[in-house]
Amino acid sequence: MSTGPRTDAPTWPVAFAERYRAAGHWRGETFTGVLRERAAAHGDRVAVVDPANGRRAWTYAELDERAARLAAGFTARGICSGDRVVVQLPNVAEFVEVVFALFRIGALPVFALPAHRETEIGYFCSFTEAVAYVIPDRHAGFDHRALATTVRARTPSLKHVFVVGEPGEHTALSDVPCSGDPDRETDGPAPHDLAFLQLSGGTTGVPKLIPRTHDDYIYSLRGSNEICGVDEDTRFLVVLPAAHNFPMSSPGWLGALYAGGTVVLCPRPDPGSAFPLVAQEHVTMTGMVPPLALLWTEAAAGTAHDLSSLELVLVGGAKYSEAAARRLEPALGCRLMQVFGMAEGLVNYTRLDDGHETVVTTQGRPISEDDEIRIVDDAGQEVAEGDFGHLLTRGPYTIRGYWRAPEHNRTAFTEDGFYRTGDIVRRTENGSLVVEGRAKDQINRGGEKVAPEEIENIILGHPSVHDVSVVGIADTYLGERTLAYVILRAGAEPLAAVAVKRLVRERGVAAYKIPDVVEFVDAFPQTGIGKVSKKGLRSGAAPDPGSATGPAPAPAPVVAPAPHEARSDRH
Ligand code: AMP
Ligand code: DBH
Repeated sequence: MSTGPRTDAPTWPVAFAERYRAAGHWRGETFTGVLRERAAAHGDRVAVVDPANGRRAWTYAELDERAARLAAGFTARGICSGDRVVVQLPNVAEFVEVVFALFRIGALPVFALPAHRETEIGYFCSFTEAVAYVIPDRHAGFDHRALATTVRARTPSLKHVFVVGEPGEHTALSDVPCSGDPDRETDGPAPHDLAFLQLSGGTTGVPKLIPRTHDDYIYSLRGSNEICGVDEDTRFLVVLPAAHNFPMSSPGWLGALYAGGTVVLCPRPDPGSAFPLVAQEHVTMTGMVPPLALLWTEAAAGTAHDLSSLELVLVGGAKYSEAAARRLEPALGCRLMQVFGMAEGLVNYTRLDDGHETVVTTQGRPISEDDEIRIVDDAGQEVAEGDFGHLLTRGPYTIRGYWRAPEHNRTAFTEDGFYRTGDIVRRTENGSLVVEGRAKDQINRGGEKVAPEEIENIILGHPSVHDVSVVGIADTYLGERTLAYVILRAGAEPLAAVAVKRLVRERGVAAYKIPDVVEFVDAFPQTGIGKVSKKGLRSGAAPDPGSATGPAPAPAPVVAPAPHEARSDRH
């Protein structure tokens, strides 16, 4: 049995919780209640469409019924309130079913990405003491069952592996549901209870887990829906992995379900897969990262598919260049909204009634009038209006601490509860935020976040390696890609760049973390006090060879060195 959420994760002080309730932000809803209400109000409306393997469409009544039966099956197998369950599913209907079943019994989904491999999954399972792991049989050419076997063998808490598809030695998810509603036996989660653990892109050797409650997350959905105009007629296409916070909640598939709309799951994000679905399913809204928005913009000109149902495309997760932003609306024939969000909470949107210049040049403003924003210098003092600085935030859907991470929380949050986003922003005259760069030691590879320390630790494990520094360099398409500078030990066998990449791949991490470029150097650039300077490494990086998409955005400026950069003793 788990320790309670109160000890696992810092929560809002009582005075703040009361304020957020009094303001009507937290309305005492839970995901289970929301689905049940929607099923009662309009049970025959389609909730989820899964176009792969023969089109499946579940109504709200069916989804609610399926979630109830699966929850009963999970309960019968001993999964209880507070238990953690690592969910690693691609964009398939079962994803939605599993998540609502876990919500129903108060077990916490831990949202792994389909790209995660042995290192990440092993960590999530052991760190959260997960009791179950839910996988597809194969996805994108990878057999998840073999990975599950390995992880299960070394994770004592892990009692169940549930497989969508052919189970192999594990349990087929389709064998789990049974009749009987577990809600009759338990009270179900309360609105202030944790609903799930999201992942942070992170800056450290291991990803941090983000504890979100029903109340706070549902508030962010309601706010997002209002801003984006999501209602029962919305047909939302999930093109990014459904487990990611952006397609889940901004406004995402959970926002669409909250509004009584329809969620269409897209198995692959490329225009060749997505455009036919937009046409067939009359998709009205979707969200994507900037590199994908570029692809869609370019492909739209020559497509035979009818994209005229599209009303709004949200772009975020990484900085969207102004030049690319200007091209989206004419190419796709719909509105653009920029979104700058984070799984820790705060989400900013440009607004439908913003002027065009604001939409193409800013990353919007917060959802809530109770989102508190501070823009401060390195010493923590507020900067002059319009100047750039570190973005700190606190509010009704921004966490007060990571899950089981008291040490890290001491530096990631201020004493008065503001989250240090690590982003460098400025505020324009009309109150919109512009992301200018970041101070955190993280690479944003087209929206996929890479913590250099995690990759450095793997490369440092090679006997020929004396030291390594992984940095982001400008890339026209991705915004940034990863470069590993490697210093070999004196007299060590020479090492090929491909061997370094292979080392990272064989460690079993998500493919997007494998360095794009490896360079061997004799020394890193030094700062005045003799520490490794990532800023120096970035500015010394070779320029991107370029492509047809216009000038590359500058690499993110490092305003303040992250603590990690102060290491000088790794030998
Ligand atoms: P995570 O904390 O892993 O959810 O990642 C959130 C981070 O992604 C933010 O703190 C930003 O660094 C980055 N990000 C998200 N949206 C944008 C955007 N529209 N422009 C620039 N950076 C973004
Ligand atoms: O990058 C993100 O994490 C992100 C981007 C846009 C996010 O979590 C969100 C919107 O909700």
